[in-house]
Amino acid sequence: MPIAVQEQNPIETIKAALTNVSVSEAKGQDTPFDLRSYSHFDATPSIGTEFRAYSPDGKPTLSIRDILGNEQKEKALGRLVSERGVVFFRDAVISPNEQTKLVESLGKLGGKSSTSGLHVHPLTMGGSEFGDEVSMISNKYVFDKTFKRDDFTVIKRKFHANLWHSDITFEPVPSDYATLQIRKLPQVGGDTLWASAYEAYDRLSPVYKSLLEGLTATHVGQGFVDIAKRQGTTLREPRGSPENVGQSLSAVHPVIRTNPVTGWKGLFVNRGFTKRINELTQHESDNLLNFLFEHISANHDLQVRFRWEENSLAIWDNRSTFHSATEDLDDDERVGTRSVSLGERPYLDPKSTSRREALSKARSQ
Ligand SMILES: O=C(O)CCC(=O)C(=O)O
Ligand SMILES: [Fe+2]
Repeated sequence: MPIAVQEQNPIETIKAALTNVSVSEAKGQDTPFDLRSYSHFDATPSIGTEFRAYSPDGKPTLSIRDILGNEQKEKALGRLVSERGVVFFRDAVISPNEQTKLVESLGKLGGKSSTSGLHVHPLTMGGSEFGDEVSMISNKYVFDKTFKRDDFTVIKRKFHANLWHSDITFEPVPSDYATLQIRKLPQVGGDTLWASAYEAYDRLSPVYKSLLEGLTATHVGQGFVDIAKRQGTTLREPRGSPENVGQSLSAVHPVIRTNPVTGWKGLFVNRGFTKRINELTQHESDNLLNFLFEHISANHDLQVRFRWEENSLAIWDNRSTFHSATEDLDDDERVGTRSVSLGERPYLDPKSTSRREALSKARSQ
């Protein structure tokens, strides 16, 4: 009797295709140098890819130090971050200054405007330790020792679904890429979660998709305006772009946004900053926003949760993801450095596709 040839599990074949296809149709991009030829794994099907210093699959390993300053690899990294939403390096020895340079170069190599630099956070004090373009993330302070955080006693903790946001969407020119390294680690806790805006869009019905594609929303950074008022200071300006000025921290953006690197559509409202859908009545807007915020925070199949270790680095695309800290520390301290670079004014290209459409087209070719 012939020995039956073991057929490949069709589910595995589909999963491999979903996570390993690099769809390179973005404007002005050549076939990218493929970082997937290095040892890595996808943290979930829809979001997150991780590189480590050891290779369980026999492929060569990739360290962030192999990438820094190498244009071809930095460009490939930008593309991978935009496709996967967030990329993690577990063994990344990198200074705050190198983080800053890297995140700016990802956007520049992706073709962003020369007027979009690194974001200067509205609450950054002049003369801060690492310069204007590095924010200190601390569970005790807001960016700087001047702004002590509220008491986090467990019963005073915020409802964590409220912490989901994309960075600085109250700016007319918000962020493309951001990077964070936690440098003082708590013993346990302080994980960060990311969610895919591509998958959030793909999970909506055709009717909702087309409704949302006709809408714009107002984003406001009221929390930062209030802190500045309380402290008797003004907000920094300009904030990394000549268009990011003013004391009101308010901007209008499309509700569905095209990522210029992948050409994929994503949902672009977040609970942190999006206050109003402009074309609807107040009641309609409140209801629709609540539904969309819950769509992001309640669906953990479009999220990835990352536990920080020494030398872990995260790099994400703020145009197509949301993220949330986990404020579960009592006395333990957690401090990190992050840099946020600026991209383009958000837009919706009606010819753009969804991530799932693009991947299934690529699979069938
Ligand atoms: O502290 C964290 O886990 C995330 C903080 C954050 O929102 C950011 O770095 O943009
Ligand atoms: Fe953030």
